[in-house]
Amino acid sequence: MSHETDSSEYDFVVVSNRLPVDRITDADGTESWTRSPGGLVTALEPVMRQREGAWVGWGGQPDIDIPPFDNEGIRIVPVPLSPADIENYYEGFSNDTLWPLYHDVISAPSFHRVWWDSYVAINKRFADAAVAIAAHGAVVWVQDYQLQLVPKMLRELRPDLTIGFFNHIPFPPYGIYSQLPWRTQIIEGLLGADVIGFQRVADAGNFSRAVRRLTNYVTKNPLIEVGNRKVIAKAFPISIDSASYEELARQPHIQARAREIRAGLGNPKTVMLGVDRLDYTKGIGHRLKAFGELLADGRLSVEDITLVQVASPSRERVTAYMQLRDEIELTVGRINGDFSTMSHTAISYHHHGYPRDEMVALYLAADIMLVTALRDGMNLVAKEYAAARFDGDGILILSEFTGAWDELKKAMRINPHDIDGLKDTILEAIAMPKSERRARMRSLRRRVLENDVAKWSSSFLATLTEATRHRLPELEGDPLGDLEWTIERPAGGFTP
Ligand code: GDG
Repeated sequence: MSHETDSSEYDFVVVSNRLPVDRITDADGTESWTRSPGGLVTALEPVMRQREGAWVGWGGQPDIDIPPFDNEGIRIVPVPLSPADIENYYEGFSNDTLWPLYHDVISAPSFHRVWWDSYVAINKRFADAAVAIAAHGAVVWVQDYQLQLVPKMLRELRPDLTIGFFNHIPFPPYGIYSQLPWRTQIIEGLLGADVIGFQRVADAGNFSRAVRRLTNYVTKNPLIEVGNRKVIAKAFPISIDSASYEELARQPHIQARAREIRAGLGNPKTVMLGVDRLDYTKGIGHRLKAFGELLADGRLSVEDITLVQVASPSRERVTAYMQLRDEIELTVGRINGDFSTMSHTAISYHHHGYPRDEMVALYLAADIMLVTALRDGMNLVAKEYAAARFDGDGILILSEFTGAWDELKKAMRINPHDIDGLKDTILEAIAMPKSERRARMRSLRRRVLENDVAKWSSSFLATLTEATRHRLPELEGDPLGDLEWTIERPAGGFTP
């Protein structure tokens, strides 16, 4: 392959399981691609435009086998997955082995050798797709747990590349991680990167301990010596495009919608909100239990409070998720059956995805945001709530088992397993004086607005650039010599 830079070679390549675009088929059968909104795309878009940027990933439907194309300034490189690949690599190994294992085995992980074989094969397919378009000396940034073998594969295929990896979910303690039959292969896979990013300091620590237990590499936090290379493993807590949430919340029609939502609920004194993918890591059952008991104990009345729960559909073909949906919906039905009146519903439950405008209106409508995750890499919902509350009001109840808790210390901390503690915290939140609510929210907002997703990506990429300078003599010339990661904030009239 030629390393001359031409239109098919890209300096900056992102590799993630899902592409940042969705395929839409119109009624007349015409197909098009639309950008799926998300913090990662928003953060990386300016870099993509500044450099020659490409994004390698799956299109979200089986057997999409089409050549790369350009979409709004980003080169899109689809990786095809057959129905069997989806079943084994994605729903199987990624979502039914790694996901439960990395989330403290809240649900039991399944270990199947055919799933592992598929995971290896598909990781290779992603790595091949990336090297086919990466220019000499390009920066390749691999995202998340579905692709942990890709860094090593890239390094073997193309030692000229600078390779970053970011893990969006927790990295578990060794006692749990060690259950994985392929634990050493995954560690070696990740160590192919120059920089490995985690959400929390604790995740980076768990990873380093796993490296020490499973290999002979020397670790000197944050460095790991892999032969003559030095790998950096450290925390880069992800964030959101904070200003855009505030901008949306400031729009009069969204504020009007927030009032309409409250009115539709019968204008209760208190609206509590939960927003989650319907996932067993999110502790939805725990929050329903606490709320149901408060109503049963008579400490709360359905006339005064409504819990709005958005549970967006997720991984619906994985058995554990089907069971979870049944359990949650049974509980919601019971609580509503026991406590709702003709005019007031205890739980307003929604198994839908909503547009972002509606989510922001919900954040504005909610007096209390409940985040009760049993384990969560970060939890962006907690940050979105704070960013949206430009009015300086609203209370965040936040599980200490989220990455977000490490930063948002002025939230009300809960241990979701402690149902009595959770119940007391809900009552304390309802009774909290306005001055305290506002003081806490001010602190949360400062944190979220200062540390947005642009800062996250620029700090990761700056570390990657720095890491690469150590090994520049190996590279021909100085391909990164003029590399500066400046990430613009999206335009808009936002003033913090
Ligand atoms: C993983 C890690 C980490 C949800 N329902 C709707 C909707 N959402 C949006 C939220 C938020 C995002 O989806 C969910 O992000 P979370 O961080 O809360 O959770 P995961 O999906 O599990 O994400 C997590 C994250 O990766 C990033 O690294 O924080 O720990 O598990 O943005 O608003 N958005 C819309 N409609 C919905 O119905 N529009």
